Amino acid sequence: MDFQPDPDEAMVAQTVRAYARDVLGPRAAERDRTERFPDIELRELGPMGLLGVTVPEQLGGSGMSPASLAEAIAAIAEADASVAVTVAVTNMVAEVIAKHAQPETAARVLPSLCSGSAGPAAFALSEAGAGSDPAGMRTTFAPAVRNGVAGYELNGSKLWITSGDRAGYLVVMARRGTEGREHSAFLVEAGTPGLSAGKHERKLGQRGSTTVPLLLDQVFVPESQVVGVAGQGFKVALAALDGGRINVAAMAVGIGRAALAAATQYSRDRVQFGQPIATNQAIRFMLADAATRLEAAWLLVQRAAWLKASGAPVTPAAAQAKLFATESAVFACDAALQIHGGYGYTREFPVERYYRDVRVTTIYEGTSQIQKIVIARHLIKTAAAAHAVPRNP
Ligand code: COS
Repeated sequence: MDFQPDPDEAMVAQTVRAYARDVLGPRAAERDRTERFPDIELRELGPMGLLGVTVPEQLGGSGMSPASLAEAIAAIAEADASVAVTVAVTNMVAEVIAKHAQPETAARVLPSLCSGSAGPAAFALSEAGAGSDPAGMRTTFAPAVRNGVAGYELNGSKLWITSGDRAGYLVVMARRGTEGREHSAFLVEAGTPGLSAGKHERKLGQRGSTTVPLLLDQVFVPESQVVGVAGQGFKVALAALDGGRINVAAMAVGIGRAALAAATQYSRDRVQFGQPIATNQAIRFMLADAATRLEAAWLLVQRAAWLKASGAPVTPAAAQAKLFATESAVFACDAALQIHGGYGYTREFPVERYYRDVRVTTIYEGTSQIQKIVIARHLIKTAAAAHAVPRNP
């Protein structure tokens, strides 16, 4: 096994780390406090090739691997999780468009999305009554003709949409009628009549990113903006979530690493009973557990990214990476706060932000419980396809 990052990954890691250290990190606390969206930063990250990392170069992307994307997201998250989630969703949507949109539409849309000039992208799947069970969505599509152009009309509402109010482009999922399993994905451009965003959710963490409900009132989408095969959009959505889960796992590891670094430093500096608290075994065990879990999590992220790049089925590996990385990162942030004692509970130190920012990672892009369902279903399906139950002779 080769643990050496390939030249692309090494270059991405180096560039992003420098930007994260010099630009994002110093602004993170203020962004959290003022809830300022990273629009300026997106216009800088685009030209650095970080908004369409896995999109082919001829479509305006960087043509790099899912592992490079994971490196980038982890490095950004280590500095500022709000920027990381915005970048992660934009990359996920850019990849969906590159893979599944009609070629002319992809060629028209992707250069501006990847360069950052179109702003972020959004993925509109969840609804008030359709979170863990997205197939039950109630946003509908129906064939329609507007000004002689054939297409579809979308009606309904979405919830928890990251960057939904800021996105230049949104991939919106809808269902043919309110029964059955005929879903489709549509590319909707900002400013399309009938599309509007509601109030920002007031969140525990990741406050520099926006999360909004969307209303779709007779939104017309031309045929050319159907993404994937009409009626089979659910597979597009779930495959997109496979990639999204690897990205969230990478983000969680990044936040966890920041918390671990802060706690390690603090434990060396903080003196109690006449010696640094780092000399106590209780503190060392917490640091060791957090470090080990985060390392193991990163290996799962890399494995899932590698499987994705190879074109192999990635669903269970992505779910395992997401489950383990996000739970490990929550553990690491909790331990880091504990090590800081009372100071960790104040805004004087960044650990309280890591603690708040990391919490949603076990929820969005599929909760930990949903990841377990995905993993177990795969196990059971694979076992059923294999041989009979083994018995002792
Ligand atoms: N990639 C591509 N296709 C997939 C897939 C994947 N990862 N997972 C399932 N599919 C396909 C299945 O093969 C099935 O196709 P057929 O009907 O042709 O057999 C279809 O999609 C439906 O799959 P399934 O029956 O497993 O869907 P369910 O409605 O039972 O849902 C779970 C499965 C629970 C796994 C899914 O709904 C899920 O991931 N929920 C969480 C959603 C989520 O992450 N929400 C957060 C949104 S982002 S903030």
